[in-house]
Amino acid sequence: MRIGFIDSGVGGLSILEAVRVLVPADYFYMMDNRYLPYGTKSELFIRQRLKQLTEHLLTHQVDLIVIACNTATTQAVDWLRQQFDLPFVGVVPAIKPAALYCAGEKMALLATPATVKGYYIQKLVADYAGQSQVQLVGSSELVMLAEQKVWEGADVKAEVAEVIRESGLNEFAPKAIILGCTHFPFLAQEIRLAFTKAPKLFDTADAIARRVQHLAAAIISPYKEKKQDCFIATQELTEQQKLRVKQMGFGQQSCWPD
Ligand code: DGN
Repeated sequence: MRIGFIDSGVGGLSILEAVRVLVPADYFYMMDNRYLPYGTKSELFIRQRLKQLTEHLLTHQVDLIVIACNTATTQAVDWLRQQFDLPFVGVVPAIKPAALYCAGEKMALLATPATVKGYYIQKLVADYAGQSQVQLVGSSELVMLAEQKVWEGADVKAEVAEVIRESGLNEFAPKAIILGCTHFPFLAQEIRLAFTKAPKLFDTADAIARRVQHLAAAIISPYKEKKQDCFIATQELTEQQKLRVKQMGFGQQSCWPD
C-alpha cells in the first residue's frame, strides 16, 4: 500500500506518526515548503496547488492521500474529490469531541488565519459547538514556531507564551483548546505552559489514523510489501533538515521544485 501525505511544512508529520502506528504502508510525505505557510494564501491558490501536488503524488502510484493540513482541507478537499478518482482523507478541527467535553463551557479554536476565517469552520461551530462559547484565534506565527522547534530543536516557550498573551485567551479561560492546525501538537507543551489554568487540548491525529485504517482495509494495492518511506520537499532542504528527515525514519528523500 502507498499512502500520500500533503502539508506545507512539518505539521502533517503529527498525523503521519499516528497513522504509521496503525497502517503498514509506504508513506510519501509531500512537504510544500516552497509555499509555507498556506494560512495566508487564497482559496484559489490552495486548490490549484493541491491539484499539482496530487498529480505529482499520483506519479508515485499512491492509493490514498491524506490532506494533513486543516487549512488545505477546509478550502480544497471537497473540490479535490471532484477532480480525482482517489480517496482523500481530510483533517478538520476536533470541534465535536471538544464540545462534548466542555458541555456548554467555553472553548477556543487555535488554527491558521485562513482556517478560522473559512465558511467550513463557521459551519462546524454552528453544527457542533452547542451552547459553548467559542473563541477563534488564527496564528501563522505558531506555525513558524513549530517549524523552528521541529527542525532546529529551538526553545520557543517565550514566543508561544507571547502569542497566547496577545490573543487574550488566558482571560477568556477556555476549558478546552482545539488544535486546529496540524503543526500545533508539536507545541502542546508550550501552549499548556502559557496558561494560568491549563485547558485540555484536542487534536485529530488518532481519529485520522482510524479513518485511514478503515479505508485502507478496502484497498487492494499492487504494493504489498513495505519498502521505505519517502520525503518529498518542494524546495531544497538544508543539510541539517536532511539529517532530521533521516532520523524521522524516511529511507528516501527528494526535491520536486515545481
Ligand atoms: N499545518 C497546516 C494546517 O493544519 O492548517 C497549516 C500550515 C500552514 O501552511 N499554515
